[in-house]
Amino acid sequence: MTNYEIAREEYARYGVNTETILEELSLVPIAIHCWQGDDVGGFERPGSTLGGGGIQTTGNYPGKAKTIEELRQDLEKVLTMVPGNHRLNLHASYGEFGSTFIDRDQIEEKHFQGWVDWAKKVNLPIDFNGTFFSHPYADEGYTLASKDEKIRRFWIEHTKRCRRIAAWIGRQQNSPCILDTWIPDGAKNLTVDKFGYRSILKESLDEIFAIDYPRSEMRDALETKLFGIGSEAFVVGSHEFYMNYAARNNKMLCIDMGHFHPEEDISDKLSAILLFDDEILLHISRPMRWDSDHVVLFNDKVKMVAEEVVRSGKIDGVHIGLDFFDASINRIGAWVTGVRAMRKALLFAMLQPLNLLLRYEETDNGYAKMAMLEQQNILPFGFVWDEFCRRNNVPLESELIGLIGEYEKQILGERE
Ligand code: RNT
Ligand code: ZN
Repeated sequence: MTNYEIAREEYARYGVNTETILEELSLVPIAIHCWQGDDVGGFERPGSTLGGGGIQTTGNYPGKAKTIEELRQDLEKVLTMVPGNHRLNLHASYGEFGSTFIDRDQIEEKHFQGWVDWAKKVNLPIDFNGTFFSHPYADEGYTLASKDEKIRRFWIEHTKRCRRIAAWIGRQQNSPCILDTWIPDGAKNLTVDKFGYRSILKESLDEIFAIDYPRSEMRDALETKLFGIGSEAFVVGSHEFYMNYAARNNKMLCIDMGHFHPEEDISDKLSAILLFDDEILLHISRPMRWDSDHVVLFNDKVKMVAEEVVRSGKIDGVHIGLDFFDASINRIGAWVTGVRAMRKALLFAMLQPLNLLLRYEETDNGYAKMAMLEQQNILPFGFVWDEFCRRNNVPLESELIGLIGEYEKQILGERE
């Protein structure tokens, strides 16, 4: 018997069919974010770097992608090492703008044609994001909620264009493009006119969403946040703000695992949101003490999120995106680890003996439920994961360090 066959029998004892799960698992798309490859720099100008917005990359590990071609090359490498279906999460600042500078209120469909063509080739439907940071008009801390009408109009125009581009992408790929809107707006110090700023944001959003796009082309998500660097005291687009806005305007919420109090249980929010909304966008991340965007790992928090997604029975409405950026280690390795960790968490959740657990819970057998959850933790999960990798023609866990090291030596090493 192979290791996998042993595992299959073991899980079958609990009524879990690993064969169907392996098939279902590969169909769940995980959106790979473009911004791990170049430290959220983008390609608006040669040498663009992340600036402001309360997010930050630290580290300067060699080998960073400095051109779109390098970024695509790295992503293609990543795709050979991650099992299952994926999407590409693209930021507006990653367009192909040529040699002339195109400001954010000027972006057009044509700047993303190259991405659409490439994505088709590598079989990655695209999701999209407006870029509201790394720009002089974001430096004062407010974009869509700005009291400076010129600044506010600039960002409204950017968002409108992003929606149009997202719809165009959706049409090209026959799959709705999810557009996430995250703005950094907020203040470091106590803010008197919170009501005013939030009213302005609402007004901006109302204007932006006045244009309707078919759901088959694009869908809007709004990303909530509690705090950022430089916005410790006040964030305009808070969780409550967007919860209400999304509910009343039929928009999707984006829940980022780094955007809450570090003690808050993000997984607990999902059943409450999914009860009222059919869809949600997740930004899977690993905050360490703050919204630090560390590489996602197969840890308890990610497992708990995946469990809630699976247990809700609404996995089709859950759009899973990754959001981390670590510049201190091999970036391709970071990507591969994070994407695989999310997939592992989904597999782990799908392998739970849900019927048994439910029965224990409903017959008030608290001990048995707890003991079953403990047992589940030591079932031969790794053998099933390895089988999943094999069936999807990607390397096993034990091969990764060698392969990433080789790529570093042959490709990344040549870049500096
Ligand atoms: C920032 C948000 C946002 C960004 C990306 C780059 O706190 O999480 O999603 O990380 O847009
Ligand atoms: Zn995010």
